Amino acid sequence: MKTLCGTGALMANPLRCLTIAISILAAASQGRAQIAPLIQDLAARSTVSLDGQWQVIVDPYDVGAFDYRGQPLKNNAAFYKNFKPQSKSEWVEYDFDTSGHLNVPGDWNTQRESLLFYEGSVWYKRSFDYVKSANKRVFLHFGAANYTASVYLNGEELGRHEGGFTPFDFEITDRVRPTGNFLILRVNDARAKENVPTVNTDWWNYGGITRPVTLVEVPETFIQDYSVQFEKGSIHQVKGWLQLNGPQLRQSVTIRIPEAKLSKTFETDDTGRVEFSFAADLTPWSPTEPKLYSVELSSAADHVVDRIGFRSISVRGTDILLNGKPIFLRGISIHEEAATRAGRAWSEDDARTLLLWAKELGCNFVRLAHYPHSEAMVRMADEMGVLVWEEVPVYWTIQWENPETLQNAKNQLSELITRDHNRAALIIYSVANETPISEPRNKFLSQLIQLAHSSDPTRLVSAALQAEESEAGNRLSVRLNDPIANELDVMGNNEYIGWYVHRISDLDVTDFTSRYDKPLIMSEFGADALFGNHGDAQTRWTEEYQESLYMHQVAMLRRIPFLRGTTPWVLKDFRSPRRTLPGIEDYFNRKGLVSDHGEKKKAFFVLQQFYRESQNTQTPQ
Ligand code: GCB
Repeated sequence: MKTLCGTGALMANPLRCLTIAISILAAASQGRAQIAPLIQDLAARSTVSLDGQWQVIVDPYDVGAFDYRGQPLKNNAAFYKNFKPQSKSEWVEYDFDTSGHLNVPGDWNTQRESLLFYEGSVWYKRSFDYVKSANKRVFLHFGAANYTASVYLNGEELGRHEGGFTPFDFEITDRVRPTGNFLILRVNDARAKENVPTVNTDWWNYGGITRPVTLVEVPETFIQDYSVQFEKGSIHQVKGWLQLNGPQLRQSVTIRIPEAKLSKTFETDDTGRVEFSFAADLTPWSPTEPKLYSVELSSAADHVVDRIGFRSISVRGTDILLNGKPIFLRGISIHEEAATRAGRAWSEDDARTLLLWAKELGCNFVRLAHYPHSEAMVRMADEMGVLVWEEVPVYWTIQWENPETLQNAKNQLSELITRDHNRAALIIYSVANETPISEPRNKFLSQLIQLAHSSDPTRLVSAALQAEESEAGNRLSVRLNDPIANELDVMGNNEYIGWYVHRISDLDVTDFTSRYDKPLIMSEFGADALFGNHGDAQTRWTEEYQESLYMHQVAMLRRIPFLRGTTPWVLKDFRSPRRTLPGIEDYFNRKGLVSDHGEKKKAFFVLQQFYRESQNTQTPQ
């Protein structure tokens, strides 16, 4: 494999290349395979699903990985060896065959009652046969495993991935056997201070292999990645690049958009890369007309068909422009929890139900908080015409001065960008949520902002900030004054006036100001209400309190001259270990407009009315 990171790829994605280079060196020194560059558009490849029931061993003390002195196990006691006693007297203290099963994809917490609060290691095993075609290469692809995954094939370590919400691949061309392969993962979701996210969050730490596992077969030299999109600021010029991987790096590649009668041929360079630009007459993608084109990319041996929408997104002063026209983003924040059952969402059906609720609210935009959601979600948003804000879990207070934490955050951002950069719906990368201002934090975020801008110059970068509050006479003044805003395209702001701070009536005397000539998205506001709990508008936890808060919030939002979007907190009640109040929370954050059983609360209809009135406008009406 020659082209892990040729010059072209290095320029396109310096960080991912750096990460790959480090992991190759580390892996090589230990005789391991390495994390391979991600393959774009798996759906268009020849694949075999490894989803279904996997055998599992729950291992709270990590006895499958370490001996009683804490040293890594290398002998047959290591669970990844899947060793069986050779005689009736042999000591072997684990057995996948009799330890039970869990579904993949799926979090473990909601599949077994005893695992609801479990944080630690679970070993997964699955056997498969695979007859590889001649002159083909085979990769193993994981949609996500939370939080670290150590991966072993046939008793040998392939490598380790860190970060619970982004995909990773291993090449297994030389390791896969026609029959009797056994794939074993140790997935560990123990929280740690240096991790991203860190120990403290307000969501459930769902562990497990939470997204699909796939075997992918590609030609020896294949189309690894590409970008095809309108040039920034244009709706007439297409600009992009294509990256080959394999021994034949110099060759002709063709890009066709049959519906637009376009066919262009280009030559890749020594690194397998080509950059291109051509004029095209295409219907721009938008929420009102989510037009997707079949885009065909061909090389000598490979052929990939993707469904791509073409649109441009930019800012001008305090305006956000979609295809050159100002737009108001009528949004809602969403956690990745299934709409109609417990646990992590991952499927197309999950995505459709959540986005249908958002559409029913009148949304043209969603904030996928607080970590990368599944690829199924952003692909569904492409189909359904819903603009998307994506986010990495740089949340609250992480270790700003730890270089490994920064590297980890960059890697997660990079993997997200690589996965989704061809999705028209995706317009904003958010690099942080409610992070306290300090020099080290500013430096940390600045590097993430630069990475997002340099890896994907066609999209906007934001962060959910917190503004300064002060009281002036009988008015409440809220001012956006965070130095990191200088580097953002769009400011996000979370405020909980009427819930954690002040009273609902204070919203009527609140004025927002900003030091920056930039658009603002009110990325959070909200109140907890238990569905069916009724009372007057002063009584906490009632639907009436939440409804009243939304009414006063909406009136306040209408007075902010630079407001260009809102994503209230949150579409649906979601599990959180921080939420202990019995009879009300029961380990759920109740700020949903929809309950965890899918019932709509009164505030749902307040927001729906606001969005009806703000349709086809660039400012809230
Ligand atoms: C926030 C956080 C969000 C919480 C929410 C709340 O500011 O960004 O993750 O869930 O408040 O409900 O307190």
